[in-house]
Amino acid sequence: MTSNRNLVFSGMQPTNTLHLGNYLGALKNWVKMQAQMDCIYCVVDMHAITDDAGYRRPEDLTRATREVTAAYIAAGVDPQRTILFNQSQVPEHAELAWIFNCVARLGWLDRMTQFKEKSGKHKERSSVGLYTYPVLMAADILAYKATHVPVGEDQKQHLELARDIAQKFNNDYESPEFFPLPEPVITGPATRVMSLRDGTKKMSKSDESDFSRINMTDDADTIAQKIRKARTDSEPLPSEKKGLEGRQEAENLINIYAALADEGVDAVIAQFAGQQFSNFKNALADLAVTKLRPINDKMRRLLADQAEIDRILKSGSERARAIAAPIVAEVRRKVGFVG
Ligand code: AQP
Repeated sequence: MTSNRNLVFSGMQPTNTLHLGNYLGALKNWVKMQAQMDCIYCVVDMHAITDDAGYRRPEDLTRATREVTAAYIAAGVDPQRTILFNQSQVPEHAELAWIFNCVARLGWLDRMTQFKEKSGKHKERSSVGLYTYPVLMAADILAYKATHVPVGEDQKQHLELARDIAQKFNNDYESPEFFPLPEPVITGPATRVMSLRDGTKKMSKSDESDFSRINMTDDADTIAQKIRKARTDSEPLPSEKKGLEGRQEAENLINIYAALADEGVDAVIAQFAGQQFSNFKNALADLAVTKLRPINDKMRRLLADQAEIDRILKSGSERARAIAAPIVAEVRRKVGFVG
């Protein structure tokens, strides 16, 4: 790590195997950013226990934490160059989150749409952790004074909250420049990959239907089968972007193709204009298999040596803690805690 200027931080929850949305919306950009800036990438295991009824089988959390770590590395995150660790090994995240719980306002959290979506009709049965999830996320980022946060579109509102918390802390404790106001980095044609079964819902790890998503661990046959079964309408592909209006499922598949091929959406439309979706789906399945197979193979090799994955996470947490500890110590002093 050189300095705190232009420091990137991002994380994913080990709630299940990562999917194509996580890869195209976030991970692919993480790998690119590594070449340009100092980066810290985290497996946010403390966030992962906020969902469901607040309970996750311990062995599932452990397995998913290692699997997500393997996915990061297999996709190109370099644990030598970049700090890669799991959140629970750095206690400064939880400590700062508590202080931020006392900075953030209830009214701010009440506006968070992800909580509304995830808690559904049974808000009173959700964990308190799910409600304060974005506060912990602000602590994750600001414990390092990170300036850039590559995320998918769905996290934009949480980033705005992190900026509000940083700003209020700076004002309340009369330290105008103490925390930077972190910027979301939302790039590429697939910032919001939708479910393969319902073009109005985002692709998600916790969707009950496995056919709604392509997992980074799916084999070639499964990927092809899921794409073939993906919902579309009966019209052929349009000859220009305008023709995708009101056709969410079609638009989603075209965006996925463009993101995987590193091409613009217009170029993809020009290539397949007027063709039936069955042809396009075959091409998309081939492309997805070509792009995901090397990642999948590497993940499998990495997961065969769990001790090595645990060692990488431990060493990454020591490096992370060396940055976070002095920042959080300074926060303690500003707040007025003794000791
Ligand atoms: N469908 C998506 N399209 C584009 N980006 C996405 N991300 C998630 N889903 C999509 C991005 O992936 C990163 C990690 O997300 P997360 O693990 O923190 O949780 P999430 O956003 O809640 O993702 P999921 O898959 O929907 O998980 P569950 O089901 O566990 O809640 C983030 O940068 C996110 O923007």
